[in-house]
Amino acid sequence: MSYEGEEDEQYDVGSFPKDFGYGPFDPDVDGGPGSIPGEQKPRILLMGLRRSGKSSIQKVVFHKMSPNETLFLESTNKIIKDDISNSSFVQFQIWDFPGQIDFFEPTFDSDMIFGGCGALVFVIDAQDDYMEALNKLHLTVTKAFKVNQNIKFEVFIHKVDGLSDDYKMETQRDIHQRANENLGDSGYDQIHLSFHLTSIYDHSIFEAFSKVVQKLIPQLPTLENLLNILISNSAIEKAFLFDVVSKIYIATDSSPVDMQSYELCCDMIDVVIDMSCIYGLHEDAEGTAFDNQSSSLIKLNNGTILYLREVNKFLALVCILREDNFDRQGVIDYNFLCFRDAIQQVFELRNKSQSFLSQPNHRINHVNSQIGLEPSPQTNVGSAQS
Ligand SMILES: Nc1nc2c(ncn2[C@@H]2O[C@H](COP(=O)(O)OP(=O)(O)OP(=O)(O)O)[C@@H](O)[C@H]2O)c(=O)[nH]1
Ligand SMILES: [Mg+2]
Repeated sequence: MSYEGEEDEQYDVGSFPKDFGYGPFDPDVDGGPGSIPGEQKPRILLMGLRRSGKSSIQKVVFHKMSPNETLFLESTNKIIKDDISNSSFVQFQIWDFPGQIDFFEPTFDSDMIFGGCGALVFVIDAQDDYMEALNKLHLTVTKAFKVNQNIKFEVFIHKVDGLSDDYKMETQRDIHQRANENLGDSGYDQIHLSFHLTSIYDHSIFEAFSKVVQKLIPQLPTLENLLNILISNSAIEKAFLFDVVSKIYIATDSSPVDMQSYELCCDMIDVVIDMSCIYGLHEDAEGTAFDNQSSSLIKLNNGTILYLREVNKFLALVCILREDNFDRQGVIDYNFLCFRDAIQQVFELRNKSQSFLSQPNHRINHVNSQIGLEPSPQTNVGSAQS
């Protein structure tokens, strides 16, 4: 399998095998005819100066390129469009721009480019002098805002792997302050910029991209709500709903995310997919490395358990919980099945009618009234005996 619309080249890097990638959306498996035609998918634009790292980010996060390989990437000279069609929750296109793009060229159709844009990621090389990048950021966001006021502006302060912790913080503060001052001075107080410290050499780029993508998922509050209900009824500490191929999390419960937990869960997905690819596939290579039988349990030496379950063709739930709370696995498994059903209902609801979906509260109540999770042994011993 490979990405729709992907360029022909394949890279023999990363921990996943090359053929483990996004397939076309399958309405039968994924909850009805929810696929959106390419041009209507929300767009994420990657912009920034030359060599700031835009193509590297796109290749590392969505094409499993190893960070070292990005050293050999050539400069981008035209807009590269990449279709990410992994599930009906996460359908978007990424447009990777050349660094030297000039908005004042007559060929630059800003209405078309910014009109259908969901998020604009502006990449700043933090290892370089960033004054020119700040000017370009200002020019870019003001131009985009004039066309489309709904764009989410995300600033990646990138390549922070080369900076000390103190310098990282200082750079973020300085960029934050200057960028907002520039906007304020020219009367654009209403533009909101979100800042992320990122590097392709660790998980920070996946975390930042998770947050960018989450803002484009209209069902996010519902998903968070479902995860909250699941963890509180199953004595789980933290739960992430992962897009397995990219390892970005499309939702988590509302407790704070710490980077180490996220990294652990990413590593677990790597282990499961690698094991499955090497030892789990039939010799005739039928089936995929991730299917409805996929699940895994890893006990760590600090009394913590990592528990992974398949939710649908593209999504996995990864939970972190204390070993003591795992003695009634049956309850957790039962609650998980309710959770999975509820997710399925969200897919179905999404496909029913746009007018229904445009009322978020209605949607949440409808789903919650039907999930009926069992209480955990901690909160109510005696019910849902496993
Ligand atoms: N240290 C470090 N280097 C990075 C990181 N991300 C990208 N790079 C390097 O930055 C260089 C430029 O990366 P590209 O991805 O080609 O930059 P680009 O923004 O697409 O450049 P243009 O296509 O010319 O606009 C490459 O040598 C990458 O290896 C990072 O997080 N840390
Ligand atoms: Mg490029």
